[in-house]
Amino acid sequence: MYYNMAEKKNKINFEALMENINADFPIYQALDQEGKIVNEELVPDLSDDELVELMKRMVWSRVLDQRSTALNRQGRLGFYAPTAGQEASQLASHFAFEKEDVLLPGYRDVPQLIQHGLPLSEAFLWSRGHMAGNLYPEDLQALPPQIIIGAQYVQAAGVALGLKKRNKKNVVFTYTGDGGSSQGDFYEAINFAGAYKANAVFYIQNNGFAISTPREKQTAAKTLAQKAVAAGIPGIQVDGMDPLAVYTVSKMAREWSINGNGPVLIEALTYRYGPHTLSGDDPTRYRTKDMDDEWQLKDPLIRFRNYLAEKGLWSEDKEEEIIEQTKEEIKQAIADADRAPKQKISDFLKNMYEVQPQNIKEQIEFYEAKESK
Ligand SMILES: Cc1ncc(C[n+]2csc(CCOP(=O)(O)OP(=O)(O)O)c2C)c(N)n1
Ligand SMILES: [Mg+2]
Repeated sequence: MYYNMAEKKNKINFEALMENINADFPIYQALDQEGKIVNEELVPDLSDDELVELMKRMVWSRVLDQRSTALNRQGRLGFYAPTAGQEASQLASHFAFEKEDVLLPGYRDVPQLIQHGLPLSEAFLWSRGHMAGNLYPEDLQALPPQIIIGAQYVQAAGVALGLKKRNKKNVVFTYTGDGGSSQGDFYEAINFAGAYKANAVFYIQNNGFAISTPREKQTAAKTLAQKAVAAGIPGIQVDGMDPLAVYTVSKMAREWSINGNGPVLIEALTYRYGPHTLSGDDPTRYRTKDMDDEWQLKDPLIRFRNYLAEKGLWSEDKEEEIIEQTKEEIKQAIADADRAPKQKISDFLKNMYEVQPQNIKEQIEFYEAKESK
């Protein structure tokens, strides 16, 4: 098709070109911030039990975040990237996938990883930098959380092609952030997966910041979802504080992909209440209190609690019970993690390469001698 609209000579309406792009990326929302349905078509067919299960997982994740923060401050955990605020974006998306689907998480996606089958004690060991935190159960279809921004996307494109070649009715699903969507790896991955119509659902959890860099300084693109266009794949922007919309969009994307149509890119609009990580950034230096307050009103737990309470499916008592259970589960898991044998440098080195180069062999000998004293 050639451009043939009547225009003045040598005049191209660039503004109109931009408007067309932006108009194609509305925000999908099912529940407003009070928990009222605003779009019946996006309300998923989940049973009452499933709805309650999803809420339980979000409450579990909020408690895990609070306890992990406390444990980190007590020196009992290592690396930790807070998740509060992102429960719908994380747990409601994960809820749409099957156990045989492959999860490639980023460093903030530990809650999904645990829900996918990683024992909590191992997640704690991973946080401590212990090797045992990377020894996954045989049936866990996942890789450890990626620290290199965007790298999990490239790995996901490869896994997705593998699933496609084996005619699997499964997908890989992976997460990066708004910052991650500026990386070369991001574009290469969606481009490659698009070209091969591979089985993948790519998430951008847009929480507004890459450490302290605001989304506006990240890119001139009006939405991050529209980055899908150049890869020739569908891109959807969803209210990432709305568990029902996130679930529906995810479920539909998964189906689209397992049916041979290729990958989907989903941008979830969300917010992290805490700092970037617990390694020392101070969010008050790059965010205002007004901004925090505004997002707190959109909290996914508040709106889902209201929605479920209205249906007679949720109560304060029930929530209290989940909170207590989760605290107990965390206590046990930390105790299990504490029982793991102290990490030896020699073991660490032995796990670096399948075939050890000479210098590593020498280091192993050196540390084994030292450790046996
Ligand atoms: C390739 C690479 N560059 C830089 C970093 C340092 N770094 C760690 S997190 C981060 C910000 C990522 O922000 P975003 O993708 O928005 O994810 P969020 O942390 O907000 O979930 C940066 C730059 C890194 N880990 N990897
Ligand atoms: Mg971010």
